Amino acid sequence: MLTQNLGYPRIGSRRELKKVCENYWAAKTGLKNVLTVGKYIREENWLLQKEAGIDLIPSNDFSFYDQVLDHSFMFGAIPKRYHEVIAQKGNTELDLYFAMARGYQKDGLDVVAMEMTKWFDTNYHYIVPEFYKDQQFKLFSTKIIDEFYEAKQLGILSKPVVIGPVSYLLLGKEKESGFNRIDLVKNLLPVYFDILNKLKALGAEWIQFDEPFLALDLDEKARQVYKDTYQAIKKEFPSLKIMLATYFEQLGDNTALATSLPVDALHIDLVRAPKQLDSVLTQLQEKVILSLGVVDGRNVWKNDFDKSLEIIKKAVGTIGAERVWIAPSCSLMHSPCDLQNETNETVLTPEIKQWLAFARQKISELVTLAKLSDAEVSGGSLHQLAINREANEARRSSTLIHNRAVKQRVAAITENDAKRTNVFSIRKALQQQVFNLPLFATTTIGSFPQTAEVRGWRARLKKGELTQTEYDQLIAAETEKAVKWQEEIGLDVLVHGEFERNDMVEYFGEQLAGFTFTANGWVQSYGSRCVKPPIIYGDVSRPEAMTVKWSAYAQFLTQKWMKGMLTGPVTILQWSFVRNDQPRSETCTQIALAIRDEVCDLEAAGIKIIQIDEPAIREGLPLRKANREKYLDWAVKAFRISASGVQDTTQIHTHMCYSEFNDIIKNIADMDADVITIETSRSQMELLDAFADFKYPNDIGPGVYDIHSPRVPDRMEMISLLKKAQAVIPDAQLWVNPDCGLKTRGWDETKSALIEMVEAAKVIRESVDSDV
Ligand code: THG
Ligand code: ZN
Repeated sequence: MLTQNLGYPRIGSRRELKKVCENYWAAKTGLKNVLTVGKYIREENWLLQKEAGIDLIPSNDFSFYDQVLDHSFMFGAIPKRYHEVIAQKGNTELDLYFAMARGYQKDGLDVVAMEMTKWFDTNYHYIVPEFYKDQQFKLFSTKIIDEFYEAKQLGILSKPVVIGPVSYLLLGKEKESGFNRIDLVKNLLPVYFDILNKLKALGAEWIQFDEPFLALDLDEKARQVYKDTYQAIKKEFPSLKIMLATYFEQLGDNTALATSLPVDALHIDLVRAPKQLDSVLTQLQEKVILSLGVVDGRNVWKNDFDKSLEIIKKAVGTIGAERVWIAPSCSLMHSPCDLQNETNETVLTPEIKQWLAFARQKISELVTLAKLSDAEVSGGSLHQLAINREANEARRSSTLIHNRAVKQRVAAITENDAKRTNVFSIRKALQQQVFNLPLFATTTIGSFPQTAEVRGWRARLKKGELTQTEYDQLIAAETEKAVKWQEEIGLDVLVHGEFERNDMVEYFGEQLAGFTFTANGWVQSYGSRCVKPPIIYGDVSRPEAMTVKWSAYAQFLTQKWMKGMLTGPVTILQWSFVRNDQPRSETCTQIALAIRDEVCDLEAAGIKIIQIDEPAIREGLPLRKANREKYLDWAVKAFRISASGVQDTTQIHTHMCYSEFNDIIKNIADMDADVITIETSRSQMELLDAFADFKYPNDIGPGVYDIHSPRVPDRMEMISLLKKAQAVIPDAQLWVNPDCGLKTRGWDETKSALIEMVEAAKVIRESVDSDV
């Protein structure tokens, strides 16, 4: 039985890629060094997989920024606005590539970056291909060929990974009207042929075609294109072996389609969708190999060998061992690199560590599973199975996991716990008496610039160079400056600035029971940016108040209203590694109760406006439409549980960003936050289209400027966006705010932009006053 891998993390086990790229962008290192580090990471990954005994090792899974952007680059799908970048003196191909990823401002040239969006339901973001009518493609970058050759030089006949033509087109966006991007397949296929010819000439045997869309809802047209495309490839390359990879969902109603395509191997995700095994086994064509995705590529738990072996046994029993491969469920790029780098036992205890497997450990699990499966047939040694059983049993029976009080509290939740006392219209009147805010009240989303200085204090505290008291004094002073400045410029609802926080999810996780952390468990979020997701291993509870100290201090500094800042239960769930021994909804409800306690404590401490951020609620949406209602029910309820412990006179805000929310706007209304601030400005308020036929009932602050860019907008731009909002939302419901937190911005831009924003609100207020 063979093993294959679908992709390995490419950031480097010590984030070498991040460091070298950021140095290159800051002009602190040169091209040669960037290329050397890239090569070093690829070699390290390949050799590690080879030494572990993986049979089919992927190539072209490396990327300097993003694998979808790599494909746009490979196909020459380079929007016109970047052509001048390569024309500029001294610029290389890599500079052009980074310009597409990050935008380019130099020597009088000012080009915006390509759009970025979430990769299915993960926390990874890809660069969205831009498509135009009659677009032509040509082989522009030979990266895939170069890397195949590079692996071959190391003695590894790798399996190059490409995103299949249908999925590549579906991942993109039409940038003009009058065509369907999927029809571009006829222009695109010749470039695939070109690449396949070159790979074949170099001796490639297997090619991995990633087609994740085969596991999603497809229309008839897309199905037909799938058939035509793979038949055309087969016709052109009758002897090249194709491994078709699907992941993140079940093939479901596409099973007949997927199993009819003329390919040599089919990969299915049996972690996300174990039930699909039977129907795929039944429908699989004779001779086609089935790759079983049994090792979870996007979570951190040690594999349960007994469970996996049962799946393998079933497949082997039906189609024979020579037609079965063992694989991770999806690319391992969503896993941290190596558990061996977790040596600090106060961060990750040995007890919990033995329950985990990161990318490197998962590679070994694949090989062990293959051996165990073969051994079972031949009656060989099962020592490694015993060790695995022991670790999993230790986890199941650990006292660290179960907290009876938490389980009882969840079981006792009633409908009323998920409801405010009165409906919004009554709450709004009561709140207005308390807060007396003007029309078009101004606020910000919560965070202020996390300067290198502020991050430096945290680093020095960790190293013991600052005492907790010294650190707290610095944070207090920074908070006071931010509060005073907000008062000065006339914002209505203030924030404390969140200078004491690292990542919003890490900060809460560190204070909640049932969570643990890693020192080096980085996972790529986009480009050089990484996150270190907390690991939820047990029942969640809140041992003590988490944010009250800093919020109360900030409120004490001002006569204005200070907004408390929390991350919501769905986002904490979505951005953590979650337990796999109970439903996500159960874990989410536990987190909701912990946040509810925090909300009540803030209220008791005199914080009367409390924001519970839920930026990740949309990305948790199941990929298949049929599963969405159920998710939205429990996710919305979890938010409501977290928000409903307070008096009607306490104002609950929420904030959302990073997604388009139009398709779930009704569910967002069901969350019943008194105020939502929501990202809209990047898309020129496209969100507002949703309000044409749906009257959003509560108050809403559509972001009036894009904080993701260092550009400072002037008041006229913000006024014009506000006027767009006024056309579909009544004045009495509108708030004025930027579209996200300001932690990634510098103080200069932040100050100029917010001053303009406050002025814009004044102008709009005056225009309304003069109308009456
Ligand atoms: N937190 C988490 N997930 C997220 C976001 C977040 N997903 C969506 C979005 N925000 C992704 N955006 C970013 C933006 C910046 C960084 C990471 C994700 C970032 N990371 C630091 C880095 O790579 O240098 C590391 C941060 C740290 O030191 O902790 O800058 O906000 N969970
Ligand atoms: Zn945001």
